[in-house]
Amino acid sequence: MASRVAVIGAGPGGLAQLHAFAEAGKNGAELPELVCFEKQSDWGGMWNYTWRTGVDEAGDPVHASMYRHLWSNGPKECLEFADYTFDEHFGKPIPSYPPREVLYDYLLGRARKNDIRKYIQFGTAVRWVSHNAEKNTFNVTVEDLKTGDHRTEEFDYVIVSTGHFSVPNMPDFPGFEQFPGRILHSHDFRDSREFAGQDLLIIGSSYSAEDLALQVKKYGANSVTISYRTAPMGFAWPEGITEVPLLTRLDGNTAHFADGSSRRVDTILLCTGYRHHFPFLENSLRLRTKNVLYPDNLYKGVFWVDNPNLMYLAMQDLYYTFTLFDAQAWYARDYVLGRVNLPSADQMREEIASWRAREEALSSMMEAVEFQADHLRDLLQNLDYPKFDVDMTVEHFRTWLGHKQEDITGYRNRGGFASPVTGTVSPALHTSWWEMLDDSPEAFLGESAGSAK
Ligand code: FAD
Ligand code: NA7
Repeated sequence: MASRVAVIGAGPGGLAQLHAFAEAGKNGAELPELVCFEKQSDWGGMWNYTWRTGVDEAGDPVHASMYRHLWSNGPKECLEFADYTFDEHFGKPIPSYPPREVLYDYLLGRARKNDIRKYIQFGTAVRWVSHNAEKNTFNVTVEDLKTGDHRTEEFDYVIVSTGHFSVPNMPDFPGFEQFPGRILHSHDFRDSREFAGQDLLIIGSSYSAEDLALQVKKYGANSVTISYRTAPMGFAWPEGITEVPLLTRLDGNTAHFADGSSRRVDTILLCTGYRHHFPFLENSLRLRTKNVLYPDNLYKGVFWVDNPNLMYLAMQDLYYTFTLFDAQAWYARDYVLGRVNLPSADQMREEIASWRAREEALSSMMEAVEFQADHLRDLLQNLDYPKFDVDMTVEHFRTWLGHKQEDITGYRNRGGFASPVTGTVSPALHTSWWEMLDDSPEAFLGESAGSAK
């Protein structure tokens, strides 16, 4: 009997997995039975924007953390599918930092091309996965969110691609309970215009803090104070954005910081990251990790060492995204198809330990990029994934980091990034991102043929 594979989640990770199988099928491979369970009513994961916060229409926690005016925060050339280029999708060169809807369209373009929607059961939440040691299979219990009916099915392989930027990490600070304004996490942030005229306090100093500080200021916030725990981001912020050490307490609307300074704030935005959260996996199958580049217990970043028939996609802290998911999905597929053998559990643990040790010693963002590029190369060397220029993407990341240091409100205007697949060079954005309040695909693509700089 053909084996059965459960893919949990139809975001970019799950879609990469279905696509990888479909490609093998086109080349004559006999495919296992594929079933993808997706709790939302449509595909695309994080990129499937919703206005909802709190609970969704089924009463489940809302998955989405993306906000209305999100633009890519890295050059698109570093996430380009090697088998479905931006040139193929858009038919012309486009700038390097597309808004969410444009990247969503690209993501779905490839998914539609290979007709993988037929594998997905929408509105179906996975509630519990357990391992049957006797049969070496998994029992997967799902809930049909329309009817409330539960059923349990048996699978030979389970691939978890439920993302890890959905369940907020929520610290507490003295005085929060008396704060008269709104305290929200970036997970619940939707529209920057809500904060026009306000004085905001942002806690955290990573990607969400950086981008939301810029977004709210761009859409009219009066001031933004960013409070860091470890180190400031140190960009040359536009007027009205400042960085201060960690919040020590609130006194009504007044926030006090570790350097003795204080200021009045209207709203507090916690940009304090997310938790890997898999309440549907039994204990022995559950990944427990912080947001790191090489989580423990995942061989090649994918295979659960204690039982490699359980796989995880996209669980890393991310520089590479879609490309890394593809490489992981191709690897998982080849394991399921019997094309690659895995070493012993001890050998897998040894290899993971050496990656973990290397990660512990990283001391800069560029070293982190190079680390993840090596992880990507390590996967790709064994796969029939189409070739693309990984070295070029590393240089793009270096350029991107430099541009951000030079001009944090202007880096998204820059063109000049070559595709690692086709060599096509991106044009500059036709209008300054900082002044461009309309982020619709039409506005972005409309007059995009500016000269590269
Ligand atoms: P997700 O996209 O999170 O998809 C997981 C899917 O699993 C969802 O559809 C969810 O509904 C489903 N699911 C979860 N639990 C269950 C369950 N129990 N049963 C059934 N289905 C379930 N990446 C970039 O490349 N560029 C960016 O600019 C960028 N910006 C980002 C901005 C924000 C605010 C966030 C939060 C992330 C950003 N990312 C960005 C990273 C983004 O997470 C990845 O691009 C990508 O979405 C990860 O794909 P995924 O499939 O692993 O997870
Ligand atoms: P990250 O990158 O995981 O960063 C979390 C930030 O939150 C980081 O600066 C942490 O500070 C800070 N943090 C966490 N806990 C606390 C407490 N208790 N007090 C103060 N500061 C804290 O999450 P992001 O949301 O920025 O990014 C995740 C993804 O979403 C990313 O892919 C983006 O593209 C969008 P630290 O530096 O550890 O001191």
